[in-house]
Amino acid sequence: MKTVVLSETVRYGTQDGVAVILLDNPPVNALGHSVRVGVAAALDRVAEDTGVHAAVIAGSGRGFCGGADVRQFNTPAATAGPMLGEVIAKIEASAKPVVAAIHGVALGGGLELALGCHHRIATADARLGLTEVTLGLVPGAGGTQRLPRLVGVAEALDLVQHGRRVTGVRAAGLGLVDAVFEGDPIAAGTAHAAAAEAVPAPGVRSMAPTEFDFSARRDAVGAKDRNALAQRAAVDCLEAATRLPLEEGLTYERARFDELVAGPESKALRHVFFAERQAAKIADLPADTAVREVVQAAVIGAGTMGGGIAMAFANAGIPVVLFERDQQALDRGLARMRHNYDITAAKGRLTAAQVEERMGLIRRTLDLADAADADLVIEAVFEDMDVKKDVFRRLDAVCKPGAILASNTSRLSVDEIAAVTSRPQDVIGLHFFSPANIMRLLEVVRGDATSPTTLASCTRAAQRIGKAPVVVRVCEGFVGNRMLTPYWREANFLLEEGASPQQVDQALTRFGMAMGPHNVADLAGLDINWATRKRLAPTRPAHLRYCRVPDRICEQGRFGQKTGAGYYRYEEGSRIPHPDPVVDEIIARCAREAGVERRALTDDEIVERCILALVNEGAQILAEGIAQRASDIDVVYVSGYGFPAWRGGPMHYAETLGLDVTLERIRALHEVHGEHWTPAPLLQRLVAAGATRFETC
Ligand code: 3H9
Repeated sequence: MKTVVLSETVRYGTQDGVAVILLDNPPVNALGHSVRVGVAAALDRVAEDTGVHAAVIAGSGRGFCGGADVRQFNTPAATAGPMLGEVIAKIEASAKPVVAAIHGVALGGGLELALGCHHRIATADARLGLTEVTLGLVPGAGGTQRLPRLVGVAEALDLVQHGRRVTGVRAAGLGLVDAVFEGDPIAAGTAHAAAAEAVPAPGVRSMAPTEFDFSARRDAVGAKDRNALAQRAAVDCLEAATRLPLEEGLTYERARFDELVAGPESKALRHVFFAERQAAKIADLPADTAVREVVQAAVIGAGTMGGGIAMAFANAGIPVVLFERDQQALDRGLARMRHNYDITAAKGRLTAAQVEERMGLIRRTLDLADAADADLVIEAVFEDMDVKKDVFRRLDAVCKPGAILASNTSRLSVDEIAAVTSRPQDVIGLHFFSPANIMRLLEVVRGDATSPTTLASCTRAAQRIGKAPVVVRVCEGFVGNRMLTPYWREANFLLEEGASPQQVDQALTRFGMAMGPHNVADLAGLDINWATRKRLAPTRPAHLRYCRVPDRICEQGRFGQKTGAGYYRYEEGSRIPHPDPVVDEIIARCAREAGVERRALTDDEIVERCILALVNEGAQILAEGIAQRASDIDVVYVSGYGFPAWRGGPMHYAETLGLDVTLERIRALHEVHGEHWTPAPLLQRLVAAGATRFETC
């Protein structure tokens, strides 16, 4: 079929009396301005062309359409006519039937475009959904009004409120598409259009949605959901669909979309969306870097972390050898993994057969030589440099040439570990977060000698197992844990100055953190940080303020939930934290010894101290090149440390406060609290240069 170009991103052709409107805007055929212009022009042609009886809209490349061009939001291009709603109205008004032939994805505005068509067909594995809520939005081109008319309110609500995607097969079951096709979308679309001509569809516009009680859905929106605002607006829009005529419903929906797209929550969620995609890219990798596929993995250590890592590989269908030193530890590890899979199966998320299949991919061994064939070996043993070095020496001796040797260290120097092997270019850090089979963040720690191939292969493997990889360089604690040090420092100083653990935790959870710092410490185990503090004690500047509260808590054998006590007290078998007078006494004594006068603290001060401590350290990390970009730091904090996604991560949050305001506040804290608060030189430079974003550095 010969096509003509109607705009930069839309092509038009005809085939057997059917017009083909081809979206051609790689990578996802997003509905940017030129696409809307092109589709509108194509529809005019369809109307005028007497040789054409019907039309097909299809996407070139990997999919039909990934929705509105999110990069254009909040720019003039987003509101330049024709708007998507107008294009869809034009399709609906077409006297000649229009078929959407969907392969790959039809998401957000892409599905809305299809909903305007008279007919829809999809490949069995296509993914369809109104995913706007994941970006803190509601559909803005009729999705919330047309979908309930087509598939019923309850199903539409499930899809819109949670941004769920369904396959082409499921969409056919719901009546969202007329039929499932195989093969070329243009050929299938053309054939369907020819048939459609004979059997005109009623059109979604003419259908009426049914009554529905929305109260339970509204109540179910959790205050801490990352997109609570958008979810509530989605319920409102669906309700409007049941109460208002279509045109009024469309106006209502668009107003809610406009309100959300201009708000800080959606901007933050969109920032996180692009930041995650950016984080996987490594700025200085040569374009021709070879990538090694991971066909076989191995994990050394079947503890909680090692087991979780092995499960992450098995979940992606990658066979993994799991090594332990003794049978008992191996059995314990396997029992834990099976227990975790059984819980998932009990929730209906895995079948019994899938559990067996995944467990079957994990080959257990007591012989390290069984790791010899692995393409990627991940060490997850005790966090001790000598122990790790010993494991790497032994791996170096048994692993095949070219195998990637990774350490799951959370703070130790990958360079020092690499130096004990004969192949430092193949050594890397892969810092998983617990539970490793669930948490998305993976810090990919690049040592001085790590080769581009090792790095690129690990980011590829990380994506295959569903992780959000962020490349970082070596320093104490890398990005995430290094930033926790000043965050926890302030959280503890605040105790001495007059706050209780519960006030600090509540202030920060109200800010949006998934958990407060003391709750996290109790969950993670206080002994781990205690060991780190003891290790680093010789290098700690003696003149700087140091809070002894956590050390004193540990000295009493209180290591958090696992010992029934930490910053809080726990009843046997319960994870509910109870305030403990013993801790209050420790805090009061430490304050007296340090000469700190206790006073009433506001929640605002608590939040400012803890969050700006993160920001200042983040700026320092950026300046040192430990993180490639400010947005990478945001990905680390949002996907690994419970920072609220709707605030975009600590660095984005500082940008929303204003870098100048952020610096001013840090300077004020410096004035009162001294050297710990020395403003990061990078922040000072940026503000002096009038910059409003970190990325300009
Ligand atoms: C909307 O539609 C609003 C409407 O209701 C109303 C308007 C009035 N725009 O994820 P990938 C980029 S809101 C711009 O790595 P995959 C992405 O940044 C939208 N760019 O690939 C990346 O760029 P780069 C509702 C987009 O195959 C590249 O494409 N839509 C968009 O793993 C590849 O992306 C959604 O919520 C976009 N819409 O996954 C869907 N989408 O190469 C959001 C992607 O420079 N998108 N890019 O890093 C997705 O879920 C996935 O990207 C998708 C492809 C499944 C489409």
